[in-house]
Amino acid sequence: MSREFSFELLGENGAARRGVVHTARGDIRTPAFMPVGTLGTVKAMYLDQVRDAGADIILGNTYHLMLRPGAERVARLGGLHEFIRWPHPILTDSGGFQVMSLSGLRTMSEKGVTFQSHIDGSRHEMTPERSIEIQGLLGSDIQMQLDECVALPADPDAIRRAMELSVRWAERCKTAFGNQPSRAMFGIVQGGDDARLRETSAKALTALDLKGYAIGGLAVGEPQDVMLAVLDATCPLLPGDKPRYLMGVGTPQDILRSVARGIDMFDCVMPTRSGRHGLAFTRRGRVNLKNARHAEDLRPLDEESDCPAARDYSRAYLHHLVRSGEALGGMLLSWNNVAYYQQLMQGIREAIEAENFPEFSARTESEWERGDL
Ligand code: PRF
Repeated sequence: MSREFSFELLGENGAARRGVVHTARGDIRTPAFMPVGTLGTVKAMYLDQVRDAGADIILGNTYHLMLRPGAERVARLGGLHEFIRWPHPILTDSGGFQVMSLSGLRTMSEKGVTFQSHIDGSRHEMTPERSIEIQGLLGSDIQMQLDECVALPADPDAIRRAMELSVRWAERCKTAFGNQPSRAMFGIVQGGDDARLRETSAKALTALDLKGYAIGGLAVGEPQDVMLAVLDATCPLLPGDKPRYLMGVGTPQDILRSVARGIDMFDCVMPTRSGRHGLAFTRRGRVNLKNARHAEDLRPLDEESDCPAARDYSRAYLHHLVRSGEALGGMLLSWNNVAYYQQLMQGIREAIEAENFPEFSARTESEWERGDL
């Protein structure tokens, strides 16, 4: 646990960056995609599969884990890594976003947010200090500041107030986090779709000299071109020697276009959630296994993949499993999708190294367009 957290920039191709985040629990190759393990499980997958698919880090959620099984309990059980048997890096989200999207009645104040559990209606208080305390009890390697994220479109005044509050909460989180060389606390840029508010946020957070910077408040209802314009306005203002994490994004296309603008880390429920709903991501685009056209299709999703879920099972069988509501359908498709996302990230990393990322990106997008194999 003694190795210091650091970020090493290995290469650049335009604004796209190839790097490594060094943590006490191992290296994270960037650009990285972090499968979401909200409740200490990447849903419907064994963590060995997640690892073998190529994931260096997974994400956990403060909000969910504090409610069940409880942060103090996880700490007594040896910490989250030990509890879930994942010895590699874990990033935890702070809870701010999940309180907004999941909890019942909530009240925001300067101090923090009080909310009602979506599980049993019990009342809880989340302050910046408590969020960092919980993330420490979990043993998270990369901890996120508590922030306020507003869904778009939103009133400009509400966007500004949430951004300013988030900056003040970043300062309190930094103080609460203190000096922990082997771990990191990231700030979160807010500011909605307003480039000037994003600039204010990015500058204020940069002045705090944090170990990494996330961009929050995107993929919350705005069109993709708005999100990309915010990245164009924000990435150049963030320090080049710190990792940049775009929270809750996204589709494979969002990822390619965001890497092109200088994003290093991503997380999203899309590969696992879509998998449980019968949707497969492949080199040739998305395949909806619910569709009757697959009922007698003996081809696998991708015979060239090294993921068994993509290579060894017929579309007909996957269709049958999904139609029958069998658990194995969601398991195989989640596995396929997490493996596809990791293959995409590996391709992105290699292309940046070879300095042909724009060509790789264009080729990858046009392969999706071509459709079925
Ligand atoms: N803040 C936090 N977590 C998040 C977001 C945010 O803005 C988003 C927005 N896409 C996803 N997850 N703390």
